[in-house]
Amino acid sequence: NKRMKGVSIARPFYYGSIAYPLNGKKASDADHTHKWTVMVKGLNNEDLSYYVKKVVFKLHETYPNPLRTVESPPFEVSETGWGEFEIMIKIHFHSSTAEKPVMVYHHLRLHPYEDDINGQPWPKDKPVMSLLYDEFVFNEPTESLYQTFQQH
Ligand code: SLL
Repeated sequence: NKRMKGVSIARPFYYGSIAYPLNGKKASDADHTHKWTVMVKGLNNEDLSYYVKKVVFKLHETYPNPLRTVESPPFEVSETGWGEFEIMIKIHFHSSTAEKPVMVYHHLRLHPYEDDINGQPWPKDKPVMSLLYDEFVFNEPTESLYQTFQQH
């Protein structure tokens, strides 16, 4: 599995959360105010699974089994809760890529930055999204990783 000197490959992805207020709708726990999903996704719905092996999401300790491992797409976790916190996201690549895992942090956002939009109160049923664009950069990829990207 030789490495390709002088070659660099970038692949776009995005990660983050989308949260919906429950507005009194029943949750598993009466304290919970929001339903949310934290995710890692390819741009334009590109499939990541041909080079991403699994994604581990580390939730706040108030959650049961806070370490959530997702081994196939969609690489996401959905939960309900009441509070915002930092989620550690560790992205593992297939062993054939010989790439180390990539770690990113996401602040789960349940509440909008502003209470209003142009003077109108923020709609109570509107989801709050916090998504960030990023890129994986593979420097001197293995030949096998390079071939994989040629085919996709
Ligand atoms: C805060 N520092 O105080 C943060 C902690 C934790 C959020 C937020 C628990 C859900 C459950 C939940 O929503 N934790 O009951 O499992 O705002």
